[in-house]
Amino acid sequence: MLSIQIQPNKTKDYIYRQIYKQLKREILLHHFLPHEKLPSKRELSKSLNVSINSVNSAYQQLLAEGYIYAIERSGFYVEKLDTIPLSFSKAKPLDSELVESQESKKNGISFSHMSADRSVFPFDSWLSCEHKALKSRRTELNDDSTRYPQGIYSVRRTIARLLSITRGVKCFPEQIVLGSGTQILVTLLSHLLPKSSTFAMEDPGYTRIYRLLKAKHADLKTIQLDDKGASIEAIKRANPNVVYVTPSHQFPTGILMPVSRRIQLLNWAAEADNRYIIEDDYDSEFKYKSDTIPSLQGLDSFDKVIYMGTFSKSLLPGLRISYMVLPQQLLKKFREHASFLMQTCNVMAQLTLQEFIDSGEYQKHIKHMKKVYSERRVQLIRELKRRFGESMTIHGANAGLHFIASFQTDKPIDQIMERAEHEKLELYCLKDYYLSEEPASQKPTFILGFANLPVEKIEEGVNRLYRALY
Ligand code: 76U
Repeated sequence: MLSIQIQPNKTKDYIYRQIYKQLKREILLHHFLPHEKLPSKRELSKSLNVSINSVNSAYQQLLAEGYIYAIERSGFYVEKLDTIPLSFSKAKPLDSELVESQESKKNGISFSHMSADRSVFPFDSWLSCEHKALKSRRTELNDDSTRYPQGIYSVRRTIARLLSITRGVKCFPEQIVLGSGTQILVTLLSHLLPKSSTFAMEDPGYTRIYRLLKAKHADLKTIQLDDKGASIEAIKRANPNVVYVTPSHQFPTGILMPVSRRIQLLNWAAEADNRYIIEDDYDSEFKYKSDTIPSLQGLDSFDKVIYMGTFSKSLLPGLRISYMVLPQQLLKKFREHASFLMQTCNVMAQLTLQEFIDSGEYQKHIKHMKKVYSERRVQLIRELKRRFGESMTIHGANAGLHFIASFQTDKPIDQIMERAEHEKLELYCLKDYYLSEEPASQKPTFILGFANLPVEKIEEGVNRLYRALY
């Protein structure tokens, strides 16, 4: 006999949903025989004291999902189902190691190099650009985004113009491919580069790209650095055909590649057809002692450089808009083999960004941030020198949003990191950015980011660092 309980007032669930859920449960528990006839709609509605409509809706849903079938002028029958382990509870409890910590960062001080400063971000202007885009670009917002596998054309035209002015990048909008992050773009690029490519990356370097390429290319090589950045001798020894470099502010050491090395690198690439250079220009907007240094791409007349950039540092990391500029050969490959891929950047964000750049707000923001970051950088260096004196050396501080600092201390690095955590100090060690193997003996060295470190917190941050180190 069917045991369906209807709770008209106590529950917010519709009556037909209650019937449907209970019948479904009974069927799954095999409380019916296969092909057993269900009570007619009229019978069930009478016995439950509900409307025929409610029973009909429940039966129609069960029918649509395949739990029952109908025979014309006869009625509804239970489908024959195999047995499976059933769980009617909400979700299986999560293994404890999978639970994501929601720990608050209250009273924390961050030397993270990963973010920009949202407290000075011009949210109002961003919103008014979004508003404008929303009003005037409705067609594009509603367009099927398969039409723009590389990103909206006018957005790319704006970026091409910006890159030409600020970075000396020479390109047509056609050569730009937008993507929601550098990793996505490198993944895409790896499909366009010659099939049996051997990649090489600066060591120490950008681990997130290294790990990504490592998963695909077993023969991924690393290149040691000298005082000019990636060493040409090391490249020749490793013999890759694609090198990934960060010439404007080597990540993470901050070395600025001088023009002599840039020319050597371009000449190396020109020696063989399958050679390419990936130029990751992630934070070049910020340069302190001189003007920004033009890109490697701008010097390249062999069509060998793939230029990569991002708005993660200049605007906000959460925006997730990055781009690459493809040389024509690779653009052809993209058009032939990759234009079936959908664009990963949100169209609303693309249009807002275009409005933000075209209206002059972007350049205004960069100018302002240069001042803000420059002040923090000066203050942080001053405070570090005051606190640590001769026992500390700083490198790579002429550009970007971080530099590295080495300290004379006997404390092992693990203890320092533990202590930093206790002090609520977010701190990153250089040793974690070595790709092949860590150097045997190295003074404790840290990547000190200052984008999220307001001036008034610098002294306290440095004090905490001192307590972690000594
Ligand atoms: C990006 C380098 C070397 C690109 C970077 C970053 O995906 O476009 C670094 C860490 O936002 P995307 O990436 C930009 N090339 O350092 C940005 N830095 C990373 C994200 F914050 C973190 O892993 O330590």
